[in-house]
Parts: sequence; C-alpha cells; structure tokens
Amino acid sequence: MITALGGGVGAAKFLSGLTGVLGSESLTVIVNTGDDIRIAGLRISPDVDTIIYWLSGVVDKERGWGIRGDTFNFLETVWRFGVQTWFRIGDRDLATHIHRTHLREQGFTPSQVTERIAKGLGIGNAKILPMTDEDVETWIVTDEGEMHFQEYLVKRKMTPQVKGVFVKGIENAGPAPGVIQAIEEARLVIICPSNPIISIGPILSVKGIRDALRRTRAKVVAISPLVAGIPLKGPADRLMRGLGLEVSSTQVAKLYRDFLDEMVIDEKDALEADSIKSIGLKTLVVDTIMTNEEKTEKLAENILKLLNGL
Ligand code: FO1
Repeated sequence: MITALGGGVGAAKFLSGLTGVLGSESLTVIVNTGDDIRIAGLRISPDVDTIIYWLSGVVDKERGWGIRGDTFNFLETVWRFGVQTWFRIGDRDLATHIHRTHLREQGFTPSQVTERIAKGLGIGNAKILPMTDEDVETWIVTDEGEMHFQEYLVKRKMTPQVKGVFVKGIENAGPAPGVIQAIEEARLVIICPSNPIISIGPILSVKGIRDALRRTRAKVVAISPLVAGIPLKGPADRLMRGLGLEVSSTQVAKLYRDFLDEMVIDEKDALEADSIKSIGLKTLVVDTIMTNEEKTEKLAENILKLLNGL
C-alpha cells in the first residue's frame, strides 16, 4: 500500500500520473483541508476537489483546478445580487459544492462526503481522505492584515507581504478515520510536490499525524515543489520567505527532516544534493517538471522504484 499526503495542483497532477503506473499497489491520499472556504453559503474544499477532478479526468488541465469546459452562469447571476465573485465557481463545479453543503447540513462528515463525491465521479483506484473531519481554515498574516488563504491567493493575487500563517481550529483537529492507519500500514509514504507551508503544513499539524510519520515502518519520501529555487505554481516562495525561511529544496527537507527518509529534487537543483545529504537524508535527483502526462508518469515511476528492495 502507498499513502500520499498532498494538496493543490502539483499534488493532484502527480497523483494522476501515479495512478497511471500503480499496477497492483493500492493508493490512499491524505488531503489538506486548510484551504476550505465558505462562499455564498457553499462549503468549498478546493484541494479535495482538485485531486478528485484530476483522478477522475474531468479537470480543466490548463487552469489546474475546476472542471473542463465549465461555464459561469451561476456566478454572473449571484454577482447581480451583490455576492463577491472573485472565487471562480463554475456551474458544474457548483454541483459538487451544493452536494457537499447539503450532505454536511444533514450531518455527514467531510470523510463521508469526500467518499461519495469520489465515488460519484468514478474514482475506484484511490481512497481519498480529508486530513481531518473538523472544520479548519488556513489564514495568512500580512502587512495588510489577516486574511483567509484563498483571499490572499486568489483575490489579492499574493501581493500582500506575508508575516505569518496560522490554521484556525487546528488545535481541536484529530485525524479523519483511516488516516493514521494509512500511514502506519503503508510500505511507502509520499509527500507530494506541494507547498510545505500551506498544503503539507496543516496536515502535519493535525493531532497524531506527524508522530505516525515518525514511527511508521514505511519509507517516507518527499518530492520538492521547488525547481531552481522557485515553485512552478503558487506562493511557496513568498510564504517561506515571509516566515524567514530560505527558499530551497534543502529547506523543505529540513522542515520534514524528523520523519523523512529520502528527498526527491529536480535536476536543476542537483547542487543541493550534498547539503540535503549532510542533514542525514538520502537524495534522488530526477526531472520533477510535470509538463505532460508522459513526464508525470516518468516521475511517478521513478518514485515507485524506491519500493524496490523494501
Ligand atoms: N484558483 C484561482 O486561482 N482562482 C479561482 O478563482 C479559483 C477558484 C476555485 C474554485 C474551486 C476550486 O476547487 C478551486 C479553485 N481555485 C481557484 C484553486 C484553489 O484556490 C487553489 O488551487 C488551491 O486552494 C491551492 O492549494
């Protein structure tokens, strides 16, 4: 069994490649829910949905999120009612949010809702688990005040200066059913090429998850989301810098050092291999840029090779 931790477009893309080359291995994905937001009364869980959309093949690959060929009639109409429309909810995507909101109002948990949405969209080759069933939200402290992560990313286009990050509600967040077991029973745990601060960070902050990663007998491998010192998408560099961290794969490895066995970095960062080895971690240098399906599957195959000899 393979267990992956991730959130965001990089993780979703990588996982779509991984499911293409899995063979008989089963896959469980533990997904960040810190990006969740309520807009216009809807419960939106962007990282969960992005992974489901990629794995089910309905995703808009150009944007990396949302559903291919979607229209925006709903947004155009609620805009007339004065509802904010900076978060682009497509009409087909809306069906997911309405269904989630309705099920949550009936008392279903995020895990149960996720299972139903994944099943409805035909995902059979991976189990998708939200990191927790508690409602949590990642907030960014900036020079212009505190704001929800989506407001920082989408509405403010990452322009405010980052001063800090916190996850509302994380103190009470225990792991969703199956999460700890998936880490404990895996042969390989993959930390996807996701933002270490706002995608992987919240997962590691859920009670018991970091400890489970430390004690699992699985090999734990992380793929750096940085190539030549910058993220291919998203604000990882701005967030790391804002928190006073160096923006490098070595720094990402340091953030995971207490539970990590091996760090996977891009060929463009080959010079970092020595500094990562010097903190006691094995390093694999490969092409991590997922510009097409073939390259994504090649990366996944390279990661699966780490299973050999386990
Ligand atoms: N990202 C954007 O940059 N702009 C959007 O308007 C936007 C809408 C959106 C709607 C549903 C959804 O599931 C994801 C959406 N995303 C949008 C992506 C999302 O903000 C980010 O990819 C993740 O939260 C980053 O981890």
